[in-house]
Amino acid sequence: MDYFNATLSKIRNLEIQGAADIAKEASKAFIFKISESKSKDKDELIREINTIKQKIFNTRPTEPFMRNMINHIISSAQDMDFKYIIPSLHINLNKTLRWTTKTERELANIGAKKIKKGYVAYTHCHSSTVVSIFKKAKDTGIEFEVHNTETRPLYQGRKTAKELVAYGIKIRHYVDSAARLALKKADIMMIGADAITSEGQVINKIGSELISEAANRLNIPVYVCTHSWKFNSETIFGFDEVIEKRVEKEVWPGKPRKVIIDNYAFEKIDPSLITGIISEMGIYRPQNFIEEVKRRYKWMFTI
Ligand code: RUB
Repeated sequence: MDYFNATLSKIRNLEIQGAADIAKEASKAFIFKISESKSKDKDELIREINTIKQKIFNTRPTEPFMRNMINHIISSAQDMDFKYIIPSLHINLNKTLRWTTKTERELANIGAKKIKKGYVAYTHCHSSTVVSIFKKAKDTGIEFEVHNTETRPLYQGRKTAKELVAYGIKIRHYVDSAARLALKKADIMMIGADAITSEGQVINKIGSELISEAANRLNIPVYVCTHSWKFNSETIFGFDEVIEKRVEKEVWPGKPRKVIIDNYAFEKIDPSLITGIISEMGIYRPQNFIEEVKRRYKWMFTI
Protein backbone atom coordinates (compact mmCIF):
# COMPACT_ATOMS: atom_id res chain seq x y z
CA MET A 1 0.00 0.00 0.00
CA ASP A 2 1.39 3.46 -0.85
CA TYR A 3 1.79 6.29 1.67
CA PHE A 4 -1.53 7.91 0.68
CA ASN A 5 -3.67 4.80 1.11
CA ALA A 6 -1.74 3.71 4.22
CA THR A 7 -2.44 7.11 5.85
CA LEU A 8 -6.14 6.94 4.98
CA SER A 9 -6.36 3.47 6.42
CA LYS A 10 -4.57 4.57 9.62
CA ILE A 11 -7.03 7.46 9.99
CA ARG A 12 -9.99 5.12 9.43
CA ASN A 13 -8.81 2.54 11.99
CA LEU A 14 -7.68 5.20 14.52
CA GLU A 15 -3.95 4.44 14.43
CA ILE A 16 -3.94 8.16 13.69
CA GLN A 17 -6.58 9.72 15.95
CA GLY A 18 -7.54 13.03 17.54
CA ALA A 19 -8.70 15.87 15.32
CA ALA A 20 -5.39 17.77 15.19
CA ASP A 21 -3.23 14.80 14.21
CA ILE A 22 -5.83 13.66 11.71
CA ALA A 23 -5.82 17.13 10.08
CA LYS A 24 -2.02 17.27 9.79
CA GLU A 25 -1.53 13.72 8.51
CA ALA A 26 -4.46 14.03 6.09
CA SER A 27 -2.99 17.27 4.67
CA LYS A 28 0.41 15.63 4.11
CA ALA A 29 -1.25 12.65 2.43
CA PHE A 30 -3.24 15.04 0.21
CA ILE A 31 -0.05 16.78 -0.98
CA PHE A 32 1.67 13.44 -1.57
CA LYS A 33 -1.19 12.22 -3.73
CA ILE A 34 -1.66 15.40 -5.77
CA SER A 35 2.10 15.57 -6.41
CA GLU A 36 1.74 12.36 -8.43
CA SER A 37 -0.86 14.03 -10.67
CA LYS A 38 -0.73 13.44 -14.42
CA SER A 39 -3.39 16.07 -15.14
CA LYS A 40 -2.75 18.00 -18.36
CA ASP A 41 -4.60 21.22 -17.67
CA LYS A 42 -6.03 23.30 -14.85
CA ASP A 43 -9.61 22.02 -15.08
CA GLU A 44 -8.47 18.42 -14.90
CA LEU A 45 -6.17 19.20 -11.97
CA ILE A 46 -8.93 20.97 -10.02
CA ARG A 47 -11.23 17.98 -10.59
CA GLU A 48 -8.48 15.68 -9.33
CA ILE A 49 -7.90 17.87 -6.26
CA ASN A 50 -11.61 17.66 -5.44
CA THR A 51 -11.74 13.88 -5.89
CA ILE A 52 -8.71 13.30 -3.63
CA LYS A 53 -10.04 15.76 -1.08
CA GLN A 54 -13.40 13.99 -0.93
CA LYS A 55 -11.76 10.59 -0.52
CA ILE A 56 -9.82 11.95 2.45
CA PHE A 57 -12.87 13.66 3.98
CA ASN A 58 -14.82 10.39 3.84
CA THR A 59 -12.36 8.64 6.19
CA ARG A 60 -13.82 10.33 9.30
CA PRO A 61 -16.97 12.38 8.79
CA THR A 62 -16.85 14.43 12.03
CA GLU A 63 -13.58 16.27 11.35
CA PRO A 64 -13.90 19.91 10.27
CA PHE A 65 -10.27 20.60 11.28
CA MET A 66 -9.15 18.22 8.54
CA ARG A 67 -11.58 19.81 6.06
CA ASN A 68 -10.61 23.38 7.01
CA MET A 69 -6.89 22.64 6.83
CA ILE A 70 -7.05 21.03 3.39
CA ASN A 71 -9.45 23.69 2.07
CA HIS A 72 -7.12 26.39 3.36
CA ILE A 73 -4.12 24.79 1.64
CA ILE A 74 -6.05 24.63 -1.62
CA SER A 75 -7.80 28.00 -1.50
CA SER A 76 -5.16 30.36 -2.94
CA ALA A 77 -3.92 27.80 -5.47
CA GLN A 78 -7.21 27.88 -7.37
CA ASP A 79 -6.52 31.32 -8.90
CA MET A 80 -3.07 30.39 -10.21
CA ASP A 81 -1.72 29.34 -13.55
CA PHE A 82 -1.73 25.58 -14.03
CA LYS A 83 2.05 25.11 -13.67
CA TYR A 84 2.21 26.94 -10.30
CA ILE A 85 -0.62 25.08 -8.59
CA ILE A 86 1.24 22.02 -7.26
CA PRO A 87 4.37 23.92 -6.11
CA SER A 88 2.16 26.43 -4.32
CA LEU A 89 0.23 23.62 -2.58
CA HIS A 90 3.56 22.42 -1.15
CA ILE A 91 4.37 25.91 0.11
CA ASN A 92 0.89 26.26 1.62
CA LEU A 93 1.19 22.90 3.39
CA ASN A 94 4.47 23.87 5.04
CA LYS A 95 3.20 27.33 6.01
CA THR A 96 -0.01 25.87 7.45
CA LEU A 97 1.81 23.18 9.45
CA ARG A 98 4.24 25.77 10.87
CA TRP A 99 1.40 28.08 11.78
CA THR A 100 -0.54 25.22 13.41
CA THR A 101 2.47 24.30 15.56
CA LYS A 102 2.88 27.92 16.65
CA THR A 103 -0.80 28.34 17.53
CA GLU A 104 -0.88 24.99 19.33
CA ARG A 105 1.96 26.25 21.53
CA GLU A 106 0.03 29.46 22.26
CA LEU A 107 -3.06 27.43 23.12
CA ALA A 108 -1.09 25.21 25.54
CA ASN A 109 0.28 28.31 27.28
CA ILE A 110 -3.21 29.75 27.75
CA GLY A 111 -4.68 26.44 28.97
CA ALA A 112 -1.84 25.71 31.39
CA LYS A 113 -2.64 28.91 33.29
CA LYS A 114 -5.98 27.37 34.30
CA ILE A 115 -4.21 24.60 36.24
CA LYS A 116 -3.24 25.70 39.73
CA LYS A 117 -1.02 24.14 42.37
CA GLY A 118 -2.60 21.05 43.96
CA TYR A 119 -5.35 20.77 41.33
CA VAL A 120 -6.95 17.57 40.12
CA ALA A 121 -7.78 17.90 36.42
CA TYR A 122 -10.18 15.45 34.80
CA THR A 123 -10.10 14.44 31.14
CA HIS A 124 -11.76 11.90 28.83
CA CYS A 125 -10.45 10.14 25.70
CA HIS A 126 -7.19 11.32 24.10
CA SER A 127 -6.85 14.89 23.01
CA SER A 128 -3.36 16.00 21.96
CA THR A 129 -4.50 19.54 22.85
CA VAL A 130 -5.40 18.65 26.43
CA VAL A 131 -2.22 16.57 26.79
CA SER A 132 -0.11 19.52 25.61
CA ILE A 133 -1.79 21.76 28.22
CA PHE A 134 -0.99 19.27 31.00
CA LYS A 135 2.60 18.96 29.78
CA LYS A 136 2.98 22.74 29.71
CA ALA A 137 1.59 23.01 33.26
CA LYS A 138 4.10 20.37 34.37
CA ASP A 139 6.93 22.26 32.59
CA THR A 140 6.09 25.39 34.53
CA GLY A 141 6.58 23.46 37.79
CA ILE A 142 2.95 23.13 38.88
CA GLU A 143 2.16 20.07 41.03
CA PHE A 144 -1.16 18.59 39.98
CA GLU A 145 -2.83 15.27 39.27
CA VAL A 146 -4.96 14.02 36.39
CA HIS A 147 -7.99 11.72 36.59
CA ASN A 148 -9.07 10.16 33.33
CA THR A 149 -11.52 7.64 31.94
CA GLU A 150 -10.57 4.77 29.66
CA THR A 151 -12.98 5.59 26.78
CA ARG A 152 -14.54 2.43 25.51
CA PRO A 153 -14.63 0.82 23.03
CA LEU A 154 -11.16 1.76 21.77
CA TYR A 155 -9.52 2.88 25.04
CA GLN A 156 -7.96 6.15 23.90
CA GLY A 157 -7.89 7.02 27.63
CA ARG A 158 -5.03 4.56 28.01
CA LYS A 159 -3.04 6.50 25.45
CA THR A 160 -3.57 9.66 27.53
CA ALA A 161 -2.57 7.86 30.74
CA LYS A 162 0.58 6.41 29.13
CA GLU A 163 1.70 9.75 27.72
CA LEU A 164 1.11 11.64 30.95
CA VAL A 165 2.77 9.10 33.22
CA ALA A 166 5.78 8.99 30.89
CA TYR A 167 5.97 12.78 31.31
CA GLY A 168 6.02 12.46 35.10
CA ILE A 169 2.42 13.57 35.67
CA LYS A 170 0.47 11.71 38.35
CA ILE A 171 -2.51 9.95 36.83
CA ARG A 172 -5.46 8.01 38.23
CA HIS A 173 -7.35 5.97 35.66
CA TYR A 174 -11.06 5.00 35.82
CA VAL A 175 -13.52 2.90 33.82
CA ASP A 176 -16.04 5.08 31.95
CA SER A 177 -18.92 4.28 34.28
CA ALA A 178 -16.84 5.64 37.19
CA ALA A 179 -16.59 9.06 35.51
CA ARG A 180 -18.57 10.74 38.31
CA LEU A 181 -16.19 9.29 40.88
CA ALA A 182 -13.22 10.41 38.80
CA LEU A 183 -14.73 13.90 38.72
CA LYS A 184 -15.69 14.18 42.38
CA LYS A 185 -12.27 15.29 43.54
CA ALA A 186 -11.53 17.28 40.40
CA ASP A 187 -11.16 21.06 40.27
CA ILE A 188 -11.41 21.37 36.52
CA MET A 189 -12.56 19.28 33.56
CA MET A 190 -10.67 19.68 30.29
CA ILE A 191 -11.66 17.87 27.12
CA GLY A 192 -10.89 18.24 23.43
CA ALA A 193 -13.21 18.83 20.50
CA ASP A 194 -13.70 17.41 17.06
CA ALA A 195 -16.14 20.00 15.83
CA ILE A 196 -17.91 23.19 16.90
CA THR A 197 -21.17 24.26 15.34
CA SER A 198 -22.58 27.76 14.68
CA GLU A 199 -24.95 27.27 17.63
CA GLY A 200 -22.03 26.72 19.98
CA GLN A 201 -22.40 22.99 20.32
CA VAL A 202 -19.15 21.14 20.74
CA ILE A 203 -18.78 17.64 19.34
CA ASN A 204 -16.35 15.37 21.13
CA LYS A 205 -15.88 11.72 22.09
CA ILE A 206 -18.99 9.85 23.14
CA GLY A 207 -19.54 10.34 26.87
CA SER A 208 -18.46 13.98 26.79
CA GLU A 209 -21.95 15.44 27.31
CA LEU A 210 -22.89 12.93 29.99
CA ILE A 211 -19.70 13.69 31.90
CA SER A 212 -20.12 17.46 31.40
CA GLU A 213 -23.60 17.18 32.96
CA ALA A 214 -22.08 15.42 35.96
CA ALA A 215 -19.39 18.11 36.20
CA ASN A 216 -22.06 20.84 36.15
CA ARG A 217 -23.93 19.17 39.03
CA LEU A 218 -20.67 19.01 40.97
CA ASN A 219 -19.89 22.68 40.13
CA ILE A 220 -16.71 21.73 38.30
CA PRO A 221 -15.88 24.07 35.40
CA VAL A 222 -15.91 22.42 31.99
CA TYR A 223 -13.32 23.70 29.52
CA VAL A 224 -13.17 22.58 25.92
CA CYS A 225 -9.60 22.85 24.63
CA THR A 226 -9.45 23.14 20.89
CA HIS A 227 -7.86 24.78 17.93
CA SER A 228 -10.40 27.17 16.42
CA TRP A 229 -10.17 25.55 12.99
CA LYS A 230 -12.49 22.84 14.30
CA PHE A 231 -15.33 25.27 13.72
CA ASN A 232 -17.66 23.96 11.02
CA SER A 233 -18.79 27.01 9.05
CA GLU A 234 -21.28 24.93 7.04
CA THR A 235 -23.45 24.65 10.16
CA ILE A 236 -24.28 28.36 9.70
CA PHE A 237 -26.12 27.41 6.52
CA GLY A 238 -28.15 24.70 8.22
CA PHE A 239 -25.97 21.69 7.54
CA ASP A 240 -25.67 19.42 10.55
CA GLU A 241 -22.29 18.18 11.65
CA VAL A 242 -22.48 14.45 10.93
CA ILE A 243 -21.86 12.24 13.96
CA GLU A 244 -19.70 9.33 12.95
CA LYS A 245 -21.15 5.89 13.66
CA ARG A 246 -18.59 3.09 13.72
CA VAL A 247 -18.84 -0.68 13.28
CA GLU A 248 -20.58 -2.86 15.87
CA LYS A 249 -17.64 -5.20 16.30
CA GLU A 250 -15.56 -2.49 17.98
CA VAL A 251 -18.00 -2.75 20.88
CA TRP A 252 -18.75 -6.46 20.93
CA PRO A 253 -16.95 -8.81 18.54
CA GLY A 254 -18.98 -12.03 18.23
CA LYS A 255 -22.20 -10.47 19.60
CA PRO A 256 -25.50 -12.40 19.12
CA ARG A 257 -26.68 -11.63 15.59
CA LYS A 258 -29.94 -9.92 16.62
CA VAL A 259 -28.37 -7.56 19.14
CA ILE A 260 -28.11 -4.13 17.50
CA ILE A 261 -25.29 -1.86 18.60
CA ASP A 262 -25.29 1.91 18.02
CA ASN A 263 -21.62 2.70 18.15
CA TYR A 264 -21.52 6.49 17.90
CA ALA A 265 -17.96 7.81 18.11
CA PHE A 266 -18.95 11.31 19.22
CA GLU A 267 -21.73 13.34 20.82
CA LYS A 268 -22.79 16.97 20.98
CA ILE A 269 -22.25 18.90 24.19
CA ASP A 270 -24.82 21.61 24.82
CA PRO A 271 -23.16 25.05 25.11
CA SER A 272 -24.97 25.67 28.43
CA LEU A 273 -22.74 22.98 30.00
CA ILE A 274 -19.50 24.60 28.81
CA THR A 275 -17.69 27.13 31.01
CA GLY A 276 -15.30 28.18 28.27
CA ILE A 277 -13.57 27.24 25.05
CA ILE A 278 -9.80 27.50 25.28
CA SER A 279 -8.23 28.04 21.87
CA GLU A 280 -5.23 29.82 20.35
CA MET A 281 -7.47 32.94 20.30
CA GLY A 282 -7.94 32.94 24.09
CA ILE A 283 -10.75 31.76 26.37
CA TYR A 284 -14.31 32.51 25.29
CA ARG A 285 -17.86 31.40 26.03
CA PRO A 286 -19.13 29.30 23.08
CA GLN A 287 -21.08 32.14 21.36
CA ASN A 288 -18.22 34.64 21.72
CA PHE A 289 -15.81 32.02 20.42
CA ILE A 290 -17.83 31.79 17.21
CA GLU A 291 -17.89 35.58 16.77
CA GLU A 292 -14.11 35.61 17.17
CA VAL A 293 -13.63 32.83 14.58
CA LYS A 294 -15.80 34.80 12.11
CA ARG A 295 -13.74 37.91 12.71
CA ARG A 296 -10.34 36.24 12.30
CA TYR A 297 -10.81 33.54 9.71
CA LYS A 298 -13.01 35.02 6.98
CA TRP A 299 -11.75 32.45 4.43
CA MET A 300 -13.59 29.70 6.32
CA PHE A 301 -16.87 31.24 5.17
CA THR A 302 -16.05 31.73 1.53
CA ILE A 303 -15.03 28.24 0.39
C1 RUB B 1 -10.66 11.79 19.79
C2 RUB B 1 -11.38 12.88 20.49
C3 RUB B 1 -10.54 14.06 20.90
C4 RUB B 1 -10.63 15.14 19.83
C5 RUB B 1 -9.62 16.25 20.05
O1 RUB B 1 -11.55 10.89 19.17
O2 RUB B 1 -12.57 12.90 20.64
O3 RUB B 1 -10.99 14.60 22.10
O4 RUB B 1 -10.40 14.59 18.55
O5 RUB B 1 -8.32 15.76 19.85
P1 RUB B 1 -10.97 9.73 18.22
P2 RUB B 1 -7.10 16.75 19.55
O6 RUB B 1 -10.00 8.95 19.04
O7 RUB B 1 -12.16 8.97 17.80
O8 RUB B 1 -10.27 10.43 17.05
O9 RUB B 1 -7.06 17.71 20.70
O10 RUB B 1 -5.92 15.85 19.48
O11 RUB B 1 -7.40 17.45 18.27
